Amino acid sequence: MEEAIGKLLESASRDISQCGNDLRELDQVRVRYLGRKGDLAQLFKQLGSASADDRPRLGKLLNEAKEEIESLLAGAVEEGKDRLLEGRREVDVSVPGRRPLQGRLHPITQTALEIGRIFSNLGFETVEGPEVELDYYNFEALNIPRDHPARDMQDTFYISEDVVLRTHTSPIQVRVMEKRNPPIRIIAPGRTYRCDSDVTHTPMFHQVEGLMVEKNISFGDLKGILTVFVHQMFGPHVGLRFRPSFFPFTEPSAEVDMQCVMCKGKGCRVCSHTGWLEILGSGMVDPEVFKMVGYDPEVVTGFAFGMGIERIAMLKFGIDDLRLFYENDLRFLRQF
Ligand code: 2U9
Repeated sequence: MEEAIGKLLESASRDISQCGNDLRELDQVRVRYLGRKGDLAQLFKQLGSASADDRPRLGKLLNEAKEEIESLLAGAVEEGKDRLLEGRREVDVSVPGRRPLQGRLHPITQTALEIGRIFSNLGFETVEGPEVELDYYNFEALNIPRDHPARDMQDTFYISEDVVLRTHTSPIQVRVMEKRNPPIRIIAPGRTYRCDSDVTHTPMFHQVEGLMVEKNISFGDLKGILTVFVHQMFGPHVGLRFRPSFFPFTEPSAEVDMQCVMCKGKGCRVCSHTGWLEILGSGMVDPEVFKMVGYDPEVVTGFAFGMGIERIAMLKFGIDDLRLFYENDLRFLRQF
């Protein structure tokens, strides 16, 4: 029995040291040696069959062995708990958390949405249409004659003889007029394509066009709506001028200039020292265009306008190079 107690103590202390302070393993060792059905309990049971002379000594030995194992276990458990806490202390709770990366809208999208918001407040609905368009909707229905330079292969991307990449968003308005009767107040934003590429032109760019048609619409309405738009977009005090122009689909036509946003009209490099910046084109819808969609130009009148979104965004945000919009350089895009 004495030998058995010695071996038990030896094996318990070996098992405890092999646990490497793992609290779960230490608990298994505790159950194996000190549990109700554990090794020590078995030896206590055998004590009953020892002689009356040996029993007190063996009992004392067993109790000492029990205390020894309990103390070894308690020490290892304490150390195990300390290690766990040490691991936790490595987390520096004062370090600021990592900010999640946040995306944002492209400046062109922001500008298109802002234009849409302004016109929506003026009662205009936003409509879209196909980028691959029939020659009929892109040119014919807009009174752009067969010999017009815009129809040249050098200006337009042709998919086939009568299918093109739309060169403006005007075909959207034609399609709407074919389907609906006046009153019409719509804006048509979207991508447009022209066979043109240099420092100030990209083969794809964005436009917003607008159309207002009903009885008694006058050039005064055109001036009023476009003035409100420019004042909301660039500020209520910016000066405007309407300059006569020509487009096949409007008559009379006018280009709209605003006072230079950079020099406030004094003259600078941006406005070529004129004090003025051209921002959009406009005009009263040509009667020929109305006839093509089945409207009677004696009954209804209307105005239309068009602007390049890149140009508006450049003036709004003070960007001097068109190509920045398409390079997707995050250092540029994060500024908006
Ligand atoms: C219909 C009838 C008329 C749309 C118009 C302009 C004038 C215009 C240019 C501005 C800069 C294009 O991006 S740009 O190069 N646009 O000057 N656009 S009137 O006239 C329409 C449209 C649809 C049925």
